[in-house]
Formats: sequence, structure tokens, C-alpha cells
Amino acid sequence: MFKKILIANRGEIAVRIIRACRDLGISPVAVFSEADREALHVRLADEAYEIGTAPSVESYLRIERIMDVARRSGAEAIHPGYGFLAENADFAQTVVEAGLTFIGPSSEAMQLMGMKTSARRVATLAGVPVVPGTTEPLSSLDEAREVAAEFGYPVMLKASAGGGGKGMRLVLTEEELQSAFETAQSEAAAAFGNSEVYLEKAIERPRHIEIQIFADNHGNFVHLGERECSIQRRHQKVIEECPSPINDATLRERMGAAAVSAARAVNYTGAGTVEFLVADATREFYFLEMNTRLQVEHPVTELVTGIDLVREQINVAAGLPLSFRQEDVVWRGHAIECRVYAENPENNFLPSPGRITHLRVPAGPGVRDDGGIEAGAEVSIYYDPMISKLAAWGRTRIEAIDRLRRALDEYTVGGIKTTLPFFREIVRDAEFIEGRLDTGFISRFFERRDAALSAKPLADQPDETETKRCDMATIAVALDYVLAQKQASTNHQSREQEQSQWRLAGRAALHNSRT
Ligand code: MV4
Repeated sequence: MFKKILIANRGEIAVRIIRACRDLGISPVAVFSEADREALHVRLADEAYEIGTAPSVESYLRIERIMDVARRSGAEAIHPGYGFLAENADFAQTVVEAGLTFIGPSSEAMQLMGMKTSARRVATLAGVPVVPGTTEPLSSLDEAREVAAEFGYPVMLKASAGGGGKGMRLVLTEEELQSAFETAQSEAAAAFGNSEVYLEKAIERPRHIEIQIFADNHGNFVHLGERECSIQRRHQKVIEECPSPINDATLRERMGAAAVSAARAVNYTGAGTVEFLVADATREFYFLEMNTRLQVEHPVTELVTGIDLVREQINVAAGLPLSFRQEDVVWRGHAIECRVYAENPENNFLPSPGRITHLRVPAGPGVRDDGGIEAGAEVSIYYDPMISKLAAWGRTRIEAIDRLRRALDEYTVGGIKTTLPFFREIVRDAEFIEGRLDTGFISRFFERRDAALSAKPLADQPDETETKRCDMATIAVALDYVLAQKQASTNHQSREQEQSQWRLAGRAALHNSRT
């Protein structure tokens, strides 16, 4: 077993990994940018090393600096967390070539699943149902026209090097195809340094249901059931839950077997997630992509199965077999997670960076908050503005919702805006409570809300002038950030960093157009 693990990440996931290290008697080593000098993960680690300035490209994405800390600290293994370098095959390869253990799958498995066309080929060969479409990039607009006519509109154009909906374009008619195809290619080139685009039949109002899988180095492959992730906003998951409201034993078993087949096909090891689109009416499911990392939403699986996924990741990376077999996995109760962001739901979810002047995190029966920040800390514009993930477990979904509601009402953050008021409304929304969740839930929720409240501000939001003044300041911060990033960034930004940059720019522009 490792004596020392370097955590190549920050925020709540770095804290989460440090906690697993402590449980296993392993010494955690932290890395931090100058903006994170006082961060919680730095203070909870045994050793902490500064690796650069605030921009991710100057710190958390600097492979050579992370490797230098591994050498200096004597860490035997590196845990990448999620985002940043977690799915960077070059990083995984560099770690292994330096004689250290990468806590995750092989770089080969990462590469096979990293390109979405390759992932679709692998899944197809593994006998896993795949969203109807191409498994090679489209070579020309003519081919796109031909294939779209073959599958029938509406179709989705997606970036081969993308994922998580980035660069995705819905095309409803042939007239829209050319501009959509050209835009998708240029966006893919800008975001991922690869302009390849492929085509899928658009699935109407799907659910996004993903399966957690785990494999060790002794040939054991196990699935840990599903997570319902259909409540997304601009392709960012907002609320995740386990089990899915449409769960039934056979659907879980069929999707679990399909997910394990895909994992076996790439000799997967460690924790992984296979994402599916599920057609609500028919319960047919289609492989979407595979994430070769621990997911943000892993706590809802841990709460329902009782399995510590990070502990298993470390054990498997150290060569131990999984501590459970498929028949040992039982699902008890229901867990729901909210991603609490430093964003202003009253202003198109524009980021709300700044100092947290007051923080009260909820606790009590069935409540778990995975946080990485404390009162007095600064929510930076340089990183994803997630403050914590608040999860609640109950014996039933209704009990989980009741506890989540209590926890959300208890949760208070001072000094910045957060998405807490947004979640307090969602957990009281009839459609949510009835479990009618699909791709369109969020847009329907806002339509209902705007119609019913005629945009009356939420109870605990400051008055209009203060909101306006504060948001103009935020806009300025956001634009500074984007300009700073543009100057400092390279083409190959981390997906997470690119997403937060894209979010900042998009919202800043949108807000400007509104005022
Ligand atoms: C799709 C789709 C419909 N048809 N692909 C891909 C990444 C994920 N974040 C959302 N993605 C989708 N891919 C085809 N062929 C609809 C979505 C989608 C979605 C799916 C489930 C739940 C929420 C969603 C929000 C936006 C788009």
C-alpha cells in the first residue's frame, strides 16, 4: 500500500481524496496555485507545494511541475481527481513512465474512450447499443447531408474530441445543416484543437442515466448501479440522484451489463462511468460516452451502496482486488445531490466570485456536504465556482427530498450569491417531486417559475439596484477573467477550465444584451 499520495487537484475533490488517504493511513501531498495558498485542501494535507500562478494553465495543468513535486515529496502515486488532467492520457503515461502509480485507468483505455467516435466504435464492437449515427468523423458536408438523410432529422452534430455536450449542435432540418456543420467544426477546433465532427440521430427528450462501474487488476468488473443526471443546465449537471426514478431491476441489470461490456472492451481498471441516453417511453438505452475518471456526483452512489469509491480506487491502484463482488452490491434507499455554485440564479447564473464572509454548512441525519471551502476564503474567478456538493439520503425518494429541503434551508453563505435559492425552489417543484425528469426539465421549470412569479426576486435576494450594481462588477470581473485567460491560455485548455471560461463569456455577453 502507498505511504504517500499526491493529489493533483484542488477544491472539494482534493479534500475528498485527502479524507480517503486519512482513512487508509496514507500521507496526502497537496499542490496549490498562488490563489489557493490558504485553501482547505492545502491545510488538510501533510505537505503542500506551490506549482504556479492562478490560471490553471500556469498551475494545475502544468504536468512537469506536478511531476517535480511528486519527485521532491517521494509520493508513490498520483490521484488526478476530476477535470484538469484527470482524463489526460499524456499525463497518465508520464506518471507511469516516471515509475509512479496513476490512480485511474491506463492511458490506452483513456485514449480509446477519449475520442467519442472511437468510444462509439468500441461500444458497438462490445455489443452495446449506441445512439444511431456515425462512428467515424464526417469527411465533408456532402457526407453529412447523406448521413443525415439516412438517419432522418433531427440530428445532433458532436465534436469527436469533445464530450459532455460541448460543441454539440441540434439540426432540425436540412436547410440548417451547412451552417451547423461549419460552426460545429470551428468550435471543436477552438475548444479541443480537433475539428472532427460526427453525427447522431437526435433522441427526443431523453433521460441522461449513467452507470458507475469498477474494475480491478484481477479481472473483476462490477457495476454499482445508475445515477439519474437529466437535470442539466447548459450541459452542466445540476442535480443527480441514485436510483433513477424510472429504475427497475431489469433496466439496471441490462444497463449495468452493457456498461461492464464497454469497460471490458478496453481492459478498464479503476472507477469509470458509462453514460447513456434513455428514451423515457420505451426504456431503450443508448451508449453516449464513457468517462474515465471519478465523477463529481459519485457521493450519491456511495450513499446508496455504502461503498467508498475513492478508497476502492486507491486499493485497486495498489494492486488489491475490489473489496466486493457483484452479488455483494446492494442498493438501499435514495440519494439526491445538488451542486452548490457561486453563481447568481437571478442573473442568468453569472458567476459570483468574492470572499465568503459567513458559511453555515448543513448536517444532521442523512445529510452529507462535500465541500472544499471555508468562511473567509475567496471564491476565485480562475476555477469552476462550485462551493460544495450537498447530498441527502433517505429510505425513499420523498424522504431524501424532505431532508434535502431541510438541509438547503439550513445552508447559509454570506458575501457572494449562490445557487441555493434555485435549489430551494426545485425541491418544492411538483414536477421534480413527481420525478418527471428529462432533458427539458430545467427549461420547463424556468417557464413555470417566470410565469408564476412574474420574475419577482427570490426571498433572500437583495433589492434590484444592489443586484444590478453588484452584477456590473461581476461582469467586469468576468470580462477581465476572459481577457486574462485569452492572453494566457493555449488552444488545449482543460475542459473544465474551458467550460468555465465559455460560461463566463457567454453569460457576460448575454447579461450585457439584457441591460
Ligand atoms: C444527445 C441528446 C439527444 N440526442 N444526443 C450529450 C452530452 C450530455 N450532457 C447531453 N447530451 C445530449 N446528447 C443525441 N443524439 C440530448 C443531449 C442532452 C441532454 C441529454 C440528457 C439530459 C440532459 C440533456 C441536456 C442537453 C442535451
